[in-house]
Amino acid sequence: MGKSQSKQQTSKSSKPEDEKSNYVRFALVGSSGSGMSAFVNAVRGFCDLPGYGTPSYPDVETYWRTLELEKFDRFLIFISLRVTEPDLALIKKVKSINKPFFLIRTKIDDNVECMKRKQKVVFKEEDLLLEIRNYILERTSHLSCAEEDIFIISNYDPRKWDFFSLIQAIINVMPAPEIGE
Ligand SMILES: Nc1nc2c(ncn2[C@@H]2O[C@H](COP(=O)(O)OP(=O)(O)OP(=O)(O)O)[C@@H](O)[C@H]2O)c(=O)[nH]1
Ligand SMILES: [Mg+2]
Repeated sequence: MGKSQSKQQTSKSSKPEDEKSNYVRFALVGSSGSGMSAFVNAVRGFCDLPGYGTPSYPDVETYWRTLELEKFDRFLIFISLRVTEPDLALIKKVKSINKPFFLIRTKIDDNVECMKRKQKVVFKEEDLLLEIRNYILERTSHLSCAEEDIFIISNYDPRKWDFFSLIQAIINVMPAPEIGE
């Protein structure tokens, strides 16, 4: 992941020949407060981009243009409680340039705690996860997001939920290190 970080940090000055090199430029994108920085802190090795929905990046078009997001190879798109219209617009932009992405739903720990408080004994965590996954699939149905590319995580507890599967999926799309490195 160190490689992707060093590449990302220089992505603004990247030249076309870089495209052939052994790097993957990941963009961690999403609305402000969706958990990108917390994910970076939990994992390390990614470059932390700002979120949209702030005075600097009020809409997805400005966000996309200013951060030159089309230069990235892969996208980690962060969402929190709801899949908003700007979230959908961002997914659409990524799809329009045919770049792969993972959709990462953060803060599941909050939902679990909240349900536990409300329902006490009868709470079934797998039902909640299914409900959230189905909600995301439904909201993104016109964009046909693959179910296996959706990860429900808590940045506060990387041992639980889909955090490990997400890391595994990220590792799987990284290029193999060159022999001798
Ligand atoms: N409960 C819970 N809180 C989280 C989680 N991820 C992030 N947070 C909290 O949500 C708030 C925003 O998280 P950040 O990681 O700073 O958000 P960001 O996406 O980097 O947003 P900006 O960089 O400000 O645009 C912080 O208070 C985090 O501690 C999570 O998985 N669970
Ligand atoms: Mg941040």
